[in-house]
Amino acid sequence: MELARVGSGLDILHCVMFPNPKYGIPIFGCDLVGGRGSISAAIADLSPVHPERALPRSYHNALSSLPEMKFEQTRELPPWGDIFSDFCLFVRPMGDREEALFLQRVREYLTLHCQLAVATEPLTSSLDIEQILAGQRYYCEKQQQNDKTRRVLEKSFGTEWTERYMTTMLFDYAA
Ligand code: BLA
Repeated sequence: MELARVGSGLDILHCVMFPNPKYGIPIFGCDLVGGRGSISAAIADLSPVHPERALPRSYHNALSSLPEMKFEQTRELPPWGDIFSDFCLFVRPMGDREEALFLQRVREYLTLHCQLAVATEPLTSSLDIEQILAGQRYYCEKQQQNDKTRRVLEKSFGTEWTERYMTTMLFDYAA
């Protein structure tokens, strides 16, 4: 989790939780990009890591039964965004009410995640664990293709530093 303040006009809250790969459970991720009083991008997801890129049934069922939320401005995912689930929320929240609504959904995702994760049995086959690791690696590789993150970091820190930061800090994976 990190809070980045770039100059005076850009504030970013970045959070990713990579589960122990002995558990076939999704990656929680959230990115909030804002500045000068408004948030341009608010994204939250529980992203699948299984080979078929599907969420575990328990997660799918729980997320499906959350009430639908309407936002004025939903945003389109970029081409690398095939890592996200059908429940990915990506919006430009308009005003306090929508910001609160977004936070409520994040709270719901995290509450469900905690409840379902503790009820999940660990994997025992090394092949299964290897597949989950591959799924986490794929997630990182795709996130590393986010040119918007890359450009912001490069402006302050240069290309080399940014490459190292994105691959060994933000979205690192065990080789
Ligand atoms: C978008 N991320 C962005 C944008 C910026 C950053 C400037 C563009 C905002 C906009 O279009 O309004 C910048 N994000 C950063 C920086 C960091 C950061 C500098 O995290 C450094 C710490 N990104 C994530 C995670 C997710 C994510 C965990 O780090 C999702 C779970 C998603 N950010 C994400 C997506 C976009 C974005 C999908 C939109 C990209 C696009 O529209 O091309």
